[in-house]
Amino acid sequence: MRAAELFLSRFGETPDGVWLAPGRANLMGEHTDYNDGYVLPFALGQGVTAAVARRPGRVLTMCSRQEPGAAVEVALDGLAPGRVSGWAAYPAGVAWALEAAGHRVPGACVAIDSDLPAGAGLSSSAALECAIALALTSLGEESVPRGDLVALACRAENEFVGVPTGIMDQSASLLSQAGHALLLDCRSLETSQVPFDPAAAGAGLLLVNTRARHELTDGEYGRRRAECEQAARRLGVPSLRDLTDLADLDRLADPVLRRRARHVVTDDQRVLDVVGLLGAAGAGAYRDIGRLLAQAHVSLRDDFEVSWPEADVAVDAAMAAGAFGARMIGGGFGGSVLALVPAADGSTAEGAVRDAVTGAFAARGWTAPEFLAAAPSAAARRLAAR
Ligand code: GAF
Repeated sequence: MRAAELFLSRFGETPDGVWLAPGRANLMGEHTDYNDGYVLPFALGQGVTAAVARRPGRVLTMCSRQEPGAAVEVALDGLAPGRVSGWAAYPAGVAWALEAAGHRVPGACVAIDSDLPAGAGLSSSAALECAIALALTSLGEESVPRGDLVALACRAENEFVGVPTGIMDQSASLLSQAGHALLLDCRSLETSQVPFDPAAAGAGLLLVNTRARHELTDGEYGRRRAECEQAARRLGVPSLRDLTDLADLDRLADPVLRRRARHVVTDDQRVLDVVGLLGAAGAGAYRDIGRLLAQAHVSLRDDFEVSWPEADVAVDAAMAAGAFGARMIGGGFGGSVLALVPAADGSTAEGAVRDAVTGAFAARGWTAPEFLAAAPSAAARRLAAR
């Protein structure tokens, strides 16, 4: 409840409520969302909390424990892309998207806190958007279906903040269930909850924040998206989702576009394969899922070219120390690695993986990595109301 404490210290009152939206890890399906494909993320136990109270007037006054300095004031009337910059653009963008969709946003004071490391590729931005979307609709007494909130938060990020992301992160934050991964078909928007309990099968999840900061705003993400769209156009399909036969890619003369498309087509298939394996019980299935994670990393590294040196070293060290598999997650160029490790009674594999990754970073003189728990957790929700 540190957000509520921050609210009290900055605004001198208790908030009307506190909303939590989780970050996400992604089991499989990277850069497939904006190609109309499949993704299989899960919500983390860590997330962004927003303590919020309604205020008369048409202003959002916002502060964040992670952003020292004066509170930011945003006038709700006349909000438009380009008018707000920095961290406040995410919540302001949500208010803008809500109003543009006909939902009345109340004036409010907002205090934000987060236990997600920023720049770790765990969707702290989407979590911030989703916490604010839930808080503002709830205080404005608007009942907006969660699927609509996903689209509105994504619109805020695309059009207000100006980053051309897909819908995976907001969907994971708003639609996940504890103990499950979320299978999302990004074309039909159909979702299903896939039971995901590694511990029951003698496996464990470990997140490695490589401490190489990940930023989506630097242009490479948008370039990858444009390349995928170009590949689809040249192949005469609406999106890369429409390809399943790798032989079709031979029609792409440009080797870069061919590699980009190959990543998307193979990662879509890996999502479906992991879902199939999760339906099968036992450590054998997790061993196979690990193999798919390792293949996905190679695909992201060599075909999609979004990995970074710290991720490659972390994956190699984890595998050498006995992980079932490991791969970079998220948009790339910095952020985190997800490792799947044996965790049956008495297994020391997780400790060995931590030691191996830490040692490999130290040997290169890199900042020590941070290890985080990755428990498939519940979606965004209200924590407390006065
Ligand atoms: C980022 C984006 F926000 C997602 O939409 C997704 O494309 C991901 O990168 C890559 O899978 O997290």
